[in-house]
Amino acid sequence: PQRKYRADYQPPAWLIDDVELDFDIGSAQTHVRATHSVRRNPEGPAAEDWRLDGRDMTLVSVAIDGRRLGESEYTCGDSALVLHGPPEAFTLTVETRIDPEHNLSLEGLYRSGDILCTQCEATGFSRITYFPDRPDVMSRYVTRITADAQAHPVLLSNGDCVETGSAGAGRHYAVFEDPFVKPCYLFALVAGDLGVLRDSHTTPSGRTIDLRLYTEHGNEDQCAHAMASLKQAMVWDEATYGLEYDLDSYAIVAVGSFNMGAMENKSLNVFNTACIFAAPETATDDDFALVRDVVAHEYFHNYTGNRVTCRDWFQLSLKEGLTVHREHQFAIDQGSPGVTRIEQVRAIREVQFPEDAGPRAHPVRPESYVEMNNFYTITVYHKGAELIRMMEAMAGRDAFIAGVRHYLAKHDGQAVTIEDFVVAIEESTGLDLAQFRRWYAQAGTPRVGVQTDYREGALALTLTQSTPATPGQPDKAAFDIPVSVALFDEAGRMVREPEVLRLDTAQAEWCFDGLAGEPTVSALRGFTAPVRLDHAPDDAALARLMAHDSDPVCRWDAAQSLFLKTLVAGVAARSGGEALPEPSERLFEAIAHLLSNPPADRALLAAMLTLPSVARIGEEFDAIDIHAVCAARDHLKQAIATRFLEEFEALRADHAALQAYVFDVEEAGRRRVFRLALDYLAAVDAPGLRECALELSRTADNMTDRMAALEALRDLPGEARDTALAEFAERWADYPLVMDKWLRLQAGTRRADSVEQVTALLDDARFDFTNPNRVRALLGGFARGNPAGFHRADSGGYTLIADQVVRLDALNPQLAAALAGLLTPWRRHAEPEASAMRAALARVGEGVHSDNTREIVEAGLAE
Ligand code: HT7
Ligand code: ZN
Repeated sequence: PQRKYRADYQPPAWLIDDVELDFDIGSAQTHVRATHSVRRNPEGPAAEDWRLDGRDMTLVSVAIDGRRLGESEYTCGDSALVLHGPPEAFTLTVETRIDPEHNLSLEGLYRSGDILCTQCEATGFSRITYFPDRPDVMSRYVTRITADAQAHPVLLSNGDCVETGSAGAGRHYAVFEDPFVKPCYLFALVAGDLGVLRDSHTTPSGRTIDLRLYTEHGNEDQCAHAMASLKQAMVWDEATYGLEYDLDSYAIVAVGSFNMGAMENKSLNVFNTACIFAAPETATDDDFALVRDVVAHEYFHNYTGNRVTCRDWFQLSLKEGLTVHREHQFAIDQGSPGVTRIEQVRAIREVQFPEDAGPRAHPVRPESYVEMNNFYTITVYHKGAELIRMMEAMAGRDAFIAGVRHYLAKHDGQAVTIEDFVVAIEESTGLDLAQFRRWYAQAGTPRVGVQTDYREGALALTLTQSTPATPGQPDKAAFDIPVSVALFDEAGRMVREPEVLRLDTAQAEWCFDGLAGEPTVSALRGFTAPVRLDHAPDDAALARLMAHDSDPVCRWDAAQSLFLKTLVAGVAARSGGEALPEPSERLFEAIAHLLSNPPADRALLAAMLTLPSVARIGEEFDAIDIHAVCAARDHLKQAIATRFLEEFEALRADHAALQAYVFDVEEAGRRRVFRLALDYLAAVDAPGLRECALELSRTADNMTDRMAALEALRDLPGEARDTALAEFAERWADYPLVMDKWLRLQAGTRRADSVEQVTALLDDARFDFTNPNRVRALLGGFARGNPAGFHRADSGGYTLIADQVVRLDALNPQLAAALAGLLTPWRRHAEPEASAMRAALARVGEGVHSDNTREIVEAGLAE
């Protein structure tokens, strides 16, 4: 496998201005005739030969200006077609045959159920025809599709449909023209027998956009929320960024077999059904929020990604970091801003920080890769979004938005770099981002230390920074880190308004004087930078912040810190073979105060009372003793449940009186508190809980409450659990996405035989190894959601995952590589888990062949 380096970038030698694609879809194979107007790139290298990427297809013919080429004029290999000495400008015609029926990689043209669809990002287009499969070749596309009229009554591609008709012998055709230049990764084609939900949106300038959402027949009633979300996103982008949609129609197609969440193909998004379907009976509040945010994200790409795209794949964060940031702004504007931000922070801390501290740490703009699909990471997406958020904070919202508009206007129709974006923001806002650019180049999470020295009304606040070495980057230069700080007095009153301190050296000091007494420091308010904060207020100060801080993130974080103190002590005791310590009275008092003075936002109450996850607790240790972490967490949960049994009973009863389901901030917050109460009650197997949960699993009018009931029952002994799971499976047998919840519930079970349960489910008729959603639910649900089972002492959990990665690698390398990644953080664990996990990773290495999985394994095993 060839490693590609960012530093080796060269512009394309030839450009393609116009692409005409003619798809003749047969019952087995598909014939593709591609006609391109090609010209030499005046800014490209003076190459003699021209290499077009292509794999897994049969070349039928190749012609230049209508003349079929002889064998000496080209070479066709496993991954490319090379034209020897083509002219300076010419028309190229390439005919290929492809086999969507047997394409289980889910890249290029493939079949999902009865729908034929494409996935071209990052390099799937070269499974359709020979083409320079790189985003800096931008062309106008005309696409003609011919197919059987009965099997595929709906034919779709990018742009406007300009012609349809009969093709004889029961076949029909449609022609599409996309007036905007685009890279080939945004090409899409869909053919199938689809139901459609239609709507329209009128833009501020008075244009009416035709909106269509296609799914397999019978699912139309699951699509109303996605359609409403699309309209919300359009209105938000118009009002916030002044961006109006630029074509007359916008279509989304939902398919059941999809490697990721969704794809932003120009005017024809293709979505995983999991990111479209949402009805109260079948989807939880979290699913509703996910659908809303993914629909918005893909819509926002129309400008940030499609109109202005990436020059090369090293620049992926140019479109993804910026679009995730826009999605985050949108989500925050939909209500419950505090808890929405807390969820964003949790993703960074619990998933991105570990990635940035492990063998696969890479800068937001990576320097090299073997397989691009391995770089659709939380670092590129979410850390990338945090970098954009920092720029917004430095510029102020209005100036930042003006900066993005300047960037879009300056580079419309171009394929550009992260550097081009940063320059555009500097030009528009006047910011100096010279040092800030290091965030894109250096991997690793900076540690920011906070020290205070209070004397006679003055507080000296010292901030320090250091960043640990990451693979290939032993030494780090100082980052430019915005740290928002406010001060509170003993009574919890704010005595210094929030101020953003810029830490751009290894150490700096600020002085706050005129204080009446020693203040409590509230730092990194709103999580102004993706850093670890070494700040250790005492318990009294944490309780004060928990009760009074006006920033929900800091309030929540103070609660987390208080919990973490007990948990860290518990892990240490357990690892040392001692009894688990009881929580302090101070902790109970803080919880009591919170329960009797709850925040107006119920979801914030639930977030503050939720214990840090196993992943978050693990972050406190150099070598994680995972079983001690689980034991300490269980113990603390039981101690809190025992102390506040009555209060949790009351919260449960309070919810029982609710009316019909509505997805809004208020009601979702109430359901979240209810779920939390059930979780605590289940921790002590509270009297009557099993009966109540079983009853609720039968009668709830919505999936959120039903799942809360099943999660509460899942780890309890007795018949109620098995009865509830069996009834659930029977009732929802025809809803694959609901059956994913059933798989995930069992994969996460805390029973000693969870490995055997998951193994048995692999052969269950309700599981399908070729479908990524099923695989993610069962195997991902196990490896991520069941730490006790995954890390089981006999290594059964590791072996199970390793064997399934090897099996999956032959079908769907992209998914296999993602699953293999779960074995790579072995160095973070204590013995004997570390060695056993490493051995499982080595076992994967011996059995897999794809570049995707090999790259992950090699990084994971590198010294
Ligand atoms: N731009 C997309 C990323 C993507 C993808 C989506 C589906 C299947 C395979 C894929 N490879 C890359 C999704 C997004 O970030 O919006
Ligand atoms: Zn995206």
